Amino acid sequence: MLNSDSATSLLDLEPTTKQFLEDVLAGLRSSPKRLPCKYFYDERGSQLFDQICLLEEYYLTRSEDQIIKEFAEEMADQIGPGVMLVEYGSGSSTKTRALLDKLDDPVAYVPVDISREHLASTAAQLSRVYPQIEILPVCADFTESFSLPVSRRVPTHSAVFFPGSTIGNFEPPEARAMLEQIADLCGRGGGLLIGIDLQKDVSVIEAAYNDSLGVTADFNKNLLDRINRDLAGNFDLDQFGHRAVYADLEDRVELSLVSYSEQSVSIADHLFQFTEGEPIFTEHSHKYTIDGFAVLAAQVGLTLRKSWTDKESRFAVLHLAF
Ligand code: AVI
Repeated sequence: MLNSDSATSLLDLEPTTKQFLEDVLAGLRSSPKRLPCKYFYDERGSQLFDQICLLEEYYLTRSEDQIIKEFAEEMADQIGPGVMLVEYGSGSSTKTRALLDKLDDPVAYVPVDISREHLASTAAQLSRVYPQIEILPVCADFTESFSLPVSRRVPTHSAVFFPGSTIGNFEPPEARAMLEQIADLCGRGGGLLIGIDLQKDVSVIEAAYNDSLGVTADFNKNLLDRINRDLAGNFDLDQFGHRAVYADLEDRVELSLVSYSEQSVSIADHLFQFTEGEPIFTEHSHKYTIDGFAVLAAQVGLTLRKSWTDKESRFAVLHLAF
């Protein structure tokens, strides 16, 4: 659907409530129970995530910002002139500005995000700041394939900007499939600029997902609240607790919501039983090494061209080409 109310037209492919219900029912019927993390990001969830990014313990955003600010010019050189820049999970597009400022004659910027409200307001703001760049927002679940919008000027090539280490929220086979999908979207001559969170001291990582203000706990629990609101659920939020622990073997943080008691929960006409201590897994956040990620990317024909890290080597931004 094309929404022409705003300054920029928005291609709307947001998942429907029916899809949300199907995914939630399938996840709660599986063993162990799980819920897809992409549903964290309704309007409230997106606001909570913005707050997470400002937390003292959540080093990821700060580290990536520092890298992009310091090396934006080198990154822009790598990407090249006349690009259509496509951002996956654009949110508030805060990181993009540093890059857009340095790119040589960018033709269009395509922010892709699952949260329609957030996307529309961000796109309208960007059109005011960058009148010379065509802003073509797409509201979509970027894990599903979609076509690029057509810009007024023909770009020389496309490049995907995928910051925030969101790739870490996919299991390695899914991450490989995502990279393959990006390769198909951009085609030969295209590129990928991607942020990854690096392996490091476990205490630093665990603190980032167990912040002292409890914002990550609220973010995690908002998923149950969203199910209550949108799918006629009756989760008692006081009967579930936030948990985030690092699993060494898989090199990932595992987020879950743990049932404090034996209880039953209904969603529309469906009933689910929980035992005391039973988790619902809501998110995995994989941590990589640069070499390990390059090996994964090579499996889909992507070659690592350059990488940048912050001073403490906590986070890395990689440029890969097809
Ligand atoms: C979006 N993603 C990279 C975040 C992460 O760190 O895995 C989501 C998040 N979950 C809890 N805090 C942040």
